[in-house]
Amino acid sequence: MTDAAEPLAPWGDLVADAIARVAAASDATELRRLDVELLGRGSALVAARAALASLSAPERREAGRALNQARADVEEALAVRRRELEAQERAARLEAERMDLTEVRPTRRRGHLHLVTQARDRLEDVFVGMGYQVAEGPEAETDWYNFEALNFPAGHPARNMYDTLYLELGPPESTLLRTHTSPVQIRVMEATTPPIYAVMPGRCYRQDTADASHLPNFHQIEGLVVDRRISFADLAGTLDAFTEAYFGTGIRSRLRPSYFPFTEPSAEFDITCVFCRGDGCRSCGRTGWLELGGCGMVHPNVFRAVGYDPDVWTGFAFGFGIDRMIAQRHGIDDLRELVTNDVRFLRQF
Ligand code: 2NL
Repeated sequence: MTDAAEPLAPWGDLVADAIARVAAASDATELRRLDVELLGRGSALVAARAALASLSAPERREAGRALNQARADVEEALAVRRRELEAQERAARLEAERMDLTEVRPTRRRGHLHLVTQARDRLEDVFVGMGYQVAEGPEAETDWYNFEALNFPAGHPARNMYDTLYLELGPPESTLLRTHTSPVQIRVMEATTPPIYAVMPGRCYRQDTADASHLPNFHQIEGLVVDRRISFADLAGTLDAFTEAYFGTGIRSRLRPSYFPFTEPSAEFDITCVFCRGDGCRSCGRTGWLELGGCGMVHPNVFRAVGYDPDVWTGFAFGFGIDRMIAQRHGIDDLRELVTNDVRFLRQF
């Protein structure tokens, strides 16, 4: 060792001392000051680097390596402490800025479920009380589930009654937004063997301009029963029991002949007018009855589409529009109120 190597000698102590001071730094400002003092232009490390010039080549290589290591150790200590201090500062800031979102302000009005959700829940409850299951399915459907399996062959004129919204997915008119909840019934039949007692509530879509009595996005609940020896009398009795359970005593139901491709025979389903209780008023067009939905005995072709033997299985199905039912029940004269979401309207229910 030559004299010139002397400034390099007490490295161990110097580095250990530097690391200890860094670890003890109490804030970012002190850390920045230490960074300059330990690694900056006036530091012992920089002075030692200048002193390397006076060493022989092999000594310079060795001392240079030691110097690099010392510098790396101090830099590492600074980085570790910087991260620690940042974490501490962030934790302190989060604690200081914390808000208690559980606070209850008793003077404020509390929110509640939307009218449509309340109605849907109540309808489900009535059917669950009658032993039915509740089933859901996709809103984007294939032509097969929405039409074909329901006995609407391609080109069938009844398809035009549904102003179908098609999706640009797959071949033209192969994917669509479901126009009714019936595709869920097809899916349930495909996935299970009878007996089936189920209701399918959900959103449906049609290409309609919203007005007082139409919504392009509306809600339906459909019911499906499949079992042995189910008759039209079972359908009529079930709908009458439902009517009384949902609308209250004194409200009865009646069926009128109708047509749907997926049921035969088919019927429209009316209930006693809930406003005049049958006497005749403006709401029911003086008939004493309100139209609620449709129903019928499941068409044999629908059973064939899902692989059920129509000589073994019988069943009925029905469907109501939830939004229209709400409008009738609450005397709402414009269905658009249900989607405008004006809280002054919604908070009444
Ligand atoms: C209405 C009429 C109805 C059905 C829906 C149905 C489903 C299957 C098989 C047979 Cl998978 N039928 N559903 C049957 C008759 C009427 O809805 O006016 N809804 C608002």
